[in-house]
Amino acid sequence: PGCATVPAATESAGTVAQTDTAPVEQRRPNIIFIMSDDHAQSAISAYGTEIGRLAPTPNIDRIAKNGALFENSYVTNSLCGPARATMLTGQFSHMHGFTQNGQKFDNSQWNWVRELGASGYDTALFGKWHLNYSPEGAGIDDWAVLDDQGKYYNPDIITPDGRSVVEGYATDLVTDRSLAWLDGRAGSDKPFALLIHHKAPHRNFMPALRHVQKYIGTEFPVPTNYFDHYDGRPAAAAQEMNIYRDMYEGHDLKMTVEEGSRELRFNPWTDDFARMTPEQREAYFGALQPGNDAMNAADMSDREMAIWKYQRYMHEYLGTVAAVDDSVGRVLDWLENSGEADNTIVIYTSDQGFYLGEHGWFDKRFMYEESLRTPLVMQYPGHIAPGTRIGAPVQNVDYAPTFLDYAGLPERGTIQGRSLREVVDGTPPSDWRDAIYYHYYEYPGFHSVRAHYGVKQGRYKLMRFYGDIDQWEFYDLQTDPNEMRNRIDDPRMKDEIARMKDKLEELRRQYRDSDGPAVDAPIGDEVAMAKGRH
Ligand code: SGN
Ligand code: CA
Repeated sequence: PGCATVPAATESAGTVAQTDTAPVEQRRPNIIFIMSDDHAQSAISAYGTEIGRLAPTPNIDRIAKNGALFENSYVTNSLCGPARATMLTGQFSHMHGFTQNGQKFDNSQWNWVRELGASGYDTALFGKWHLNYSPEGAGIDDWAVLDDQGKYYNPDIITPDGRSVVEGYATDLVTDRSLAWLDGRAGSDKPFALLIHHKAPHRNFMPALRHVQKYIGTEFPVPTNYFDHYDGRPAAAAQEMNIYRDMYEGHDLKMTVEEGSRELRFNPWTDDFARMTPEQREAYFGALQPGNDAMNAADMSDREMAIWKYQRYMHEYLGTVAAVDDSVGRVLDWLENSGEADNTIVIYTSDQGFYLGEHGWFDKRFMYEESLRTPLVMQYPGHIAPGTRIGAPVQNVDYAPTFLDYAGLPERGTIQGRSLREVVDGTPPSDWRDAIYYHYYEYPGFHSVRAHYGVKQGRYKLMRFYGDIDQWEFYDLQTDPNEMRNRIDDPRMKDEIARMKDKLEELRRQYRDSDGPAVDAPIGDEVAMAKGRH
């Protein structure tokens, strides 16, 4: 163990040659890729008091202390399925074709895990997959996945042998399987790539029993724009992801119908609670009952109720994060105890960011900061200096080429991202990107967020919402970090807007995205807009 050497060259992978006695510097690192679902940067303390303002995550922070934290880490399309396909292929949504949830990922496409496997890595995946079929055919050696979105309690788990209900808490079950897999390969001298994909903190935000009480009684700061009126932002006004209006009071917030009752308010997906054992239900809802009774007894104004809901949301969401953080701690402990830590790259990220009350919202999808950003920390002892902070803009298209690079495999022309290796080494290439491109598609769909594309460069962001509306938005993040003031019609911004439109056009050309209206198609010009579609 610990000596993951470069294996004999294989035709399929075109790897570098090696011998069993390869010197240490030629050993290929193990990779542990930990990804949660819907984890906002604001719920990671390593992101500092300004961004990571909400709750401590000591174990995720350990990765940042041991290695690097990316201050400007972004997704390409803030939605689960598309983001996962992007991480696997290193491509934007329009290239790998998985633009919206519910589509089926074309597994015959190249992905980095299969490539590493072909070059001699042992590969495994545990947790949420969500690409609309089992990972069979994706070229991953060992796997066990949560069915679809996954359930927090007693989830259905699908393995090559079939499906079964497994008693326990999803985050812990996924961690147990991951560690058992690592234990099971003790003695192997092959390198490994292990993907640990948590369901948490995705809706419906159910903490482990040991954490249900954790934040009850804590009052979290209500975002200053919680009662946003969306002036000048019609797409933002039209969404259905408002905490106080759109969250399901039973399903998400676990609110009961009256004082003394355990009966939940409206809950469209009863299965989440019905599948719990009576003991789990008792412990879980028993912990929430005093808060529910007090809420029902109080005569709250709409505004007070909106704030109550925000607090309940935080208690539940951050409670689920606590178990994810425990899981990261167990993985890091395993690495340290097994002696593998020095030869292993560990990454923690999420499939996208999330709103924790900013603009009044939960969910993601918009190109506004909270869901455009995604957490990214990475350690590789001896290779990445402890406490490194990376300011360069990076995107989830960069993960696949990074893994290829560290595994000593050749670059691939189909990949649209770039390896992060020189960036974390402190010598970023001089032509590193200075702007990022984004494109969201899923409309009509859950939460009614209009399709849009956009560019962020330095302090400015330009986006265009299209479809049944056609609306440009422009923000100066330096003076308006919460994106409350759309300055698209501000004459003082005319030159900046023109420059950003050029940049947007340039990026669409560079990444070969012709989906949606062409940048220069005027509002309402259906012909020009159609030209831009394919
Ligand atoms: C579910 C959620 C939505 C969420 C989507 C996509 N509803 O449909 O709120 O936006 O997943 O999330 S739920 O109550 O059924 O969970 S994603 O992370 O998979 O993209
Ligand atoms: Ca997600």
